[in-house]
Amino acid sequence: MTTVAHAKPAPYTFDARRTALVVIDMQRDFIEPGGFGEALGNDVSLLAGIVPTVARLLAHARAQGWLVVHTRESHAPDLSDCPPAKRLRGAPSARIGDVGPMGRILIRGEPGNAIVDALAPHAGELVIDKPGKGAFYATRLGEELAARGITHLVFAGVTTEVCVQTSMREANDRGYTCLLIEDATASYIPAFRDAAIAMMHSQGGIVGWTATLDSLLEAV
Ligand code: TIU
Repeated sequence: MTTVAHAKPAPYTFDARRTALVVIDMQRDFIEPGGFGEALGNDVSLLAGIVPTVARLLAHARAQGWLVVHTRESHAPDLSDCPPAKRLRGAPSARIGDVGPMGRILIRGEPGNAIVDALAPHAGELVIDKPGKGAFYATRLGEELAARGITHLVFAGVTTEVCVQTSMREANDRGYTCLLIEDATASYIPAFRDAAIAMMHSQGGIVGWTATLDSLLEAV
């Protein structure tokens, strides 16, 4: 067993053999100019800064033999899994399915839907395409984790208060013991990132635990 002594709100203990790292949506659509994140009016440079930290976290998870899971927010080319309520929301400069500089926005198989090169999945790692914000909604993730006896999930990725928070809440309700790596997650709205982290570990860890990457690395 491994214990992260400096986790909030209390030490976080896990068994590496039953732990998965879940990296949420580190795809070009959100991190590079010309994708969905920028179409929504965001400064995407705010997310690129965590790539080296997520890379260090991935290297650690691989070295420790954890299961590694990558997710991508994505839709089928015919948009059959994209509700109009999602596609028609707001007034973005381009909508899901429209053609942008990295191909069709948020569509599976398009260049923009790829995970950024520095964090590319390795052979044997799970890649989960998800049509919603949560990683469990309309995906095979729950079955894949259950088949491997996973009980603990360590989260990273973007954006903290949207897809990361939704996925960690889904996981919490499904009985997983969750840890969010604070400096391996980012938001277009930094105050929302900080608030989401505080929400997770408040009230005795109502959603789960949080810790810095250095705290996790010290634990082993
Ligand atoms: N807009 C925003 O902050 N996020 C998303 O649309 N998706 C994810 O968080 N992946």
